[in-house]
Amino acid sequence: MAKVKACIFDLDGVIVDTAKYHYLAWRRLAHELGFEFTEKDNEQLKGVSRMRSLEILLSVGNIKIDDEKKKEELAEKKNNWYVEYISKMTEEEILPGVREFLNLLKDNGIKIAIGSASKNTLTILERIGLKDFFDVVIDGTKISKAKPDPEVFLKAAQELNIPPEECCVFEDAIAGIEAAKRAGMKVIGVGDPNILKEADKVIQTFEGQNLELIDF
Ligand code: B16
Ligand code: MG
Repeated sequence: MAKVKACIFDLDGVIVDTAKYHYLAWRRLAHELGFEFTEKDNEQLKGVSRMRSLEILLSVGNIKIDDEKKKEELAEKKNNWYVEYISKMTEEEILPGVREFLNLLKDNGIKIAIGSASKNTLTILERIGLKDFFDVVIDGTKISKAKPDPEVFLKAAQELNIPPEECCVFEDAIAGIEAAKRAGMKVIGVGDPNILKEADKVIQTFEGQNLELIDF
């Protein structure tokens, strides 16, 4: 088995918990459209692209919109609220143990990258003080195919100049785990093992983790 030489991190749900801000903004849009959007409904949006998220939200509200321009407007409205929320983020919001684990990887010569669907990745990294911390950042502005397509992770591996089989992905979403598998990478789920069944390993937190975690 090839040794892991690079780790690629999903952003939302792995490095920070921005899912709560996505939820607040989508719920606000649902209220404006006249229906309720629960936290349980929101689970379906994790790791999914912005426009696909809107489609799911509209189906929850039983609303059918065919006008593409109208849909773009709604997605933009949601994004403006979301940006308002994330622009107040601080480094306190980096999830427990993440910074320590990233430093451990760096100190041991393992490359680190971000592989996120979010077009707001750079704003978030700037807010939490990690903008220049990663060797490579591939985000929603650099890809054309959303997870579970492997594009985001394959691009990260390519820019890192590390073969996919020597990369390990950290993901909180089912779609992201499938994307990593399709890229031919190892994948560690962050969250509930009953949901992230397809991952090679699952952790609940980065707290107390060491290099054994990426020893396959
Ligand atoms: P934006 P990740 C994903 O980020 C989120 O999990 C998902 O909920 C969101 O819809 C998607 O980014 C697009 O985000 O609207 O900011 O471009 O988990 O891939 O880091
Ligand atoms: Mg995620």
